[in-house]
Amino acid sequence: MSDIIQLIKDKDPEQKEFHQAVAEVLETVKPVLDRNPQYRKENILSRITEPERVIMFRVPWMDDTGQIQVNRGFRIEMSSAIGPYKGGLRFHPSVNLSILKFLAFEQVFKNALTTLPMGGGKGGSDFDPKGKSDHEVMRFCQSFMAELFRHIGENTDIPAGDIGVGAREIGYLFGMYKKLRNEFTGVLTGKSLAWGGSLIRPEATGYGCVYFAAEMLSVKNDTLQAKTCLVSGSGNVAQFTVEKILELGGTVKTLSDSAGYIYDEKGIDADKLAYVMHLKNIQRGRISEYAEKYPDAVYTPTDDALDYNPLWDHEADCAFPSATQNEINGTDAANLIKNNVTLVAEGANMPSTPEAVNIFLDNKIMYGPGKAANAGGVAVSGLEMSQNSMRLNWPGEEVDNRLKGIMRSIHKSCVYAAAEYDQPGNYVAGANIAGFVKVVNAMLDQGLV
Ligand code: NDP
Ligand code: 2IT
Repeated sequence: MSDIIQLIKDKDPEQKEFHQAVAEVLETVKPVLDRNPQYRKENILSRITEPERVIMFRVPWMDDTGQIQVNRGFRIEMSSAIGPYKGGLRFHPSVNLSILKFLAFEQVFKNALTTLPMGGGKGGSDFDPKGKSDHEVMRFCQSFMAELFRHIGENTDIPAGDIGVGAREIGYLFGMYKKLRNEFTGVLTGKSLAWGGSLIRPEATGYGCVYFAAEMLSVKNDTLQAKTCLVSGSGNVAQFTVEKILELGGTVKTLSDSAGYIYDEKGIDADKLAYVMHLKNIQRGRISEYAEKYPDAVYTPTDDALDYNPLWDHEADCAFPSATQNEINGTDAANLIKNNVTLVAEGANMPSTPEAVNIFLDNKIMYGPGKAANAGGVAVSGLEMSQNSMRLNWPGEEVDNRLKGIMRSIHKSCVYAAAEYDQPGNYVAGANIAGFVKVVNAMLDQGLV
């Protein structure tokens, strides 16, 4: 086991995030390998940690001043064991092979948990949409798709959104794909409603994460009613996490972006959330503006000199990290425990460092890891694919009910798998084992390919 991790580290020493994601999964599936000797015999761990295909390409585009810019584009096609490659595109200056390989690796198990037939992939670019005009974003997306289109397809690889890729970017990407292929297919998910999108897809990750939290609480005969929650981020996932928490009777006191966070003692109510949605999705403004609009709220700028994030150092019952990877370190996790947080549900992918995860597990709090708790987004992407194939649109209520059913089923799979391997209540073990077994059995069925 540690041999495989060492080999992976030796091969790509700089891919720290990928090593982190792989180590977590491989450590938790050790008892599965001990019980199923054929997995080792078939060298499953080496096979599952090597992407089926990695695509890297140049993305040249012209900015509004007439200067030529060049970014790097990627698509990691990690696993097609249980369906076509499926996963989002991230546009953020930090994007590199390590980050996309960790995301693609997580996506494989997450997608397996959804019960839908989707393999795993991830892609994106180091392009930063922040501060760019709509025309610049459009030209970038068109150039990106001018290469990506030859690698994807509705039965091959179906990208979607992630950080920096929302409805606007999906629209430009889809338009270029359609032009190049001369076909109108469901090759991307997260499309607008008028041209093949699904109701509830924008809401799905945030809603799904809160449904998962509600499932964890229901095991303890508890609900979100009157719970105080800390939410990080202020993008797609964070916004709809807040919306669903409010609907279920909870209070949310924080939101953030990369420049800082706001703490609103009175709570972010529906009107304030509507303001945040307009600020972030239409004006593309900063969360600091919230504290100008609502002076009772306190804005704290990000301080890189601190070794902890003060957002996580407030009294609360629940935490919903919904910004980015490794945003909760060991100190933050200890602060959450000190402040009486008993539930953490991850809207973001791998937001907790290994030290933080261990603190949550040692303290036996309800801890829903990203690949289970945030699977609602890709699950509704899968439902969007089904609707596209059938050429019809389900009503929002039907999609929402299916989403609830899927989150309930993911929760149940985690609970069963954890219990089967003598780790009751450990959702990390449960999610990794349940996803791993499904993918690995499909690989063995299909032979050495
Ligand atoms: P958005 O781009 O809509 O929002 C991202 C938010 O996180 C912004 O508030 C952004 O602030 C903040 N953020 C991004 N990078 C950093 C950073 N390095 N440090 C601090 N804050 C940061 O993305 P989403 O809401 O879609 O994604 C949020 C998380 O959820 C990601 O981890 C993503 O992988 C995960 N996820 C998303 C799904 C989806 O369907 N969209 C599905 C499942 C998981 P700023 O604007 O300043 O950059
Ligand atoms: O991390 C994720 O699951 C996503 N960004 C959503 C992927 C998708 O295909 O909808």
